[in-house]
Amino acid sequence: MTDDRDVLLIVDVQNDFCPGGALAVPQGDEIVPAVNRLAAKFAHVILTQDWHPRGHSSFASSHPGKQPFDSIEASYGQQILWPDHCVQGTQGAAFHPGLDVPHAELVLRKGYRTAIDSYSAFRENDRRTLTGLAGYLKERGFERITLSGLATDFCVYFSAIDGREAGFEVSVANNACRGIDIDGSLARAMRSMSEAGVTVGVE
Ligand code: VGL
Ligand code: ZN
Repeated sequence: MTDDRDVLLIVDVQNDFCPGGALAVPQGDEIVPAVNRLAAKFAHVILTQDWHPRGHSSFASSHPGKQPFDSIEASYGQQILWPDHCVQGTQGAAFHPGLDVPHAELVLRKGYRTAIDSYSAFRENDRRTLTGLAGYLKERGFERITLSGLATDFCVYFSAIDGREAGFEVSVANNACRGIDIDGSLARAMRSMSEAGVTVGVE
């Protein structure tokens, strides 16, 4: 059973990451029942919400001549370019309507700085700019994080790695996640998570 040291992090279960959305993860919506069942077992739940301003630097549309899923060299390193997605205040950025987590205690928004993308819930893609989540979790006395949501190989993956690095026990509820899988990114993410001591399984 879970106790007051356990927290469930539900990553980016938003319309734009579900079929029909701007950056749809294949079968992304299929995880919603599993996420809801998992959330019912946790006293403490946190939601993350990808939350970009219009013209965000991770959008291919902000880079003339570039297409979605091209890469660029950003000031902080390689950055994949995405279709415009999860624009602040839009329906695409809203949580999937089937998500049933009224007891969630925190909604952590990320990716709101125009110049920096943020996959991880802990730090932005420059790997330096912190979101404050590690401090929040530590102040609350949490020790174990269970991750679920979208996408396994981007926001879930980077959050898992950074959660471990911040000193938490981390497990990924694989049945409550779906990946995008660009050029083998899903297999790479699974391998890196295992190597980092993240437990990947069914919860
Ligand atoms: C995500 C790509 C761009 C994610 C967010 O939630 O995994 N992926 N923005
Ligand atoms: Zn994004």
